[in-house]
Amino acid sequence: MPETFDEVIKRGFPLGTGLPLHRDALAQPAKEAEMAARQAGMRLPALAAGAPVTVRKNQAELSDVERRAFRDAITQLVNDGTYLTLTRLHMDMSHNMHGSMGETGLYRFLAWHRRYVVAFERELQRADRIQRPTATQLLGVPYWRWQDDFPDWLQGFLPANDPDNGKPPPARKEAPANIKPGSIDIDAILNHFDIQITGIQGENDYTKFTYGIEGWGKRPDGSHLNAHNQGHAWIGGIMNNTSTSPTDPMFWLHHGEIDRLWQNWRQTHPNPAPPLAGSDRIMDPWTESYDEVLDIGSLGYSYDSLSP
Ligand SMILES: [Cu+2]
Repeated sequence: MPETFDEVIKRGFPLGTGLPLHRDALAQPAKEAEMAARQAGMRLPALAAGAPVTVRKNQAELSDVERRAFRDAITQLVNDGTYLTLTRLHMDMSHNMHGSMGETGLYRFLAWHRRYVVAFERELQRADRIQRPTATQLLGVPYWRWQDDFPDWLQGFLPANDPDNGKPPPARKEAPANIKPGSIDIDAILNHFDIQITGIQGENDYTKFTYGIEGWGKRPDGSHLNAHNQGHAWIGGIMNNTSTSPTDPMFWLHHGEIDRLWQNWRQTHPNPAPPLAGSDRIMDPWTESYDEVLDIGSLGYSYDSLSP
């Protein structure tokens, strides 16, 4: 059994050791094979000049039509098997994309999840085009600002089954309140990243920033910083499972916000980079390297706002 985010948080950053990788068998039903093959070794096609860019919006400001389109597209991805295939990409811990797996996982966390959310966004848009062939705007992954309440329009919306047992996932908890990231945490992530002590040899500003935003860091007053890990644990239910958490559609909104905060930080810190070499720099199962996911415009999206 993979650890829950609660357990991951309790254990802290696994300096030196790291978790053994879960190379589960991950047998794929036949109907998923096509989509899995499409993702493996996949490279995003270069955007044509003048191609429309997806604008990712604050979930709190979406229109009713956009909220409905998001829910309907997800339901379709669940029904056609795509959603489970996407979730399995996250269950395959051999992609080494979380700090709970060690230093390399820490360095790959932001870039891997950026590429992962783009893969989801493309499938979401494919489903939306079927549902709304005349829509003029591309449907983007909304972001959930951590300091805001849980999105009421997603309350109770859990259309995918738990891949581990094929049953509906457990209900969310949204508790306890003291682990939800708030504005103090977001200020610490963006503006006080340099206080983080990762214990990693040769740490740099990138290392410290990602250490904080993933959820291993401290606030300036020494208390624990609430960030990505704690957001998973706060939402609870299947979001507390490090392996199968994408089963909850909130996963995409939560990671939309991480990605947006990273983009905010990069405006003023464009140069610090993770010490990833060789194949560790490739965001498998896709073929893009760390460097190739830095320009979000070339990945086909932007944010309506980058302010925290
Ligand atoms: Cu993840």
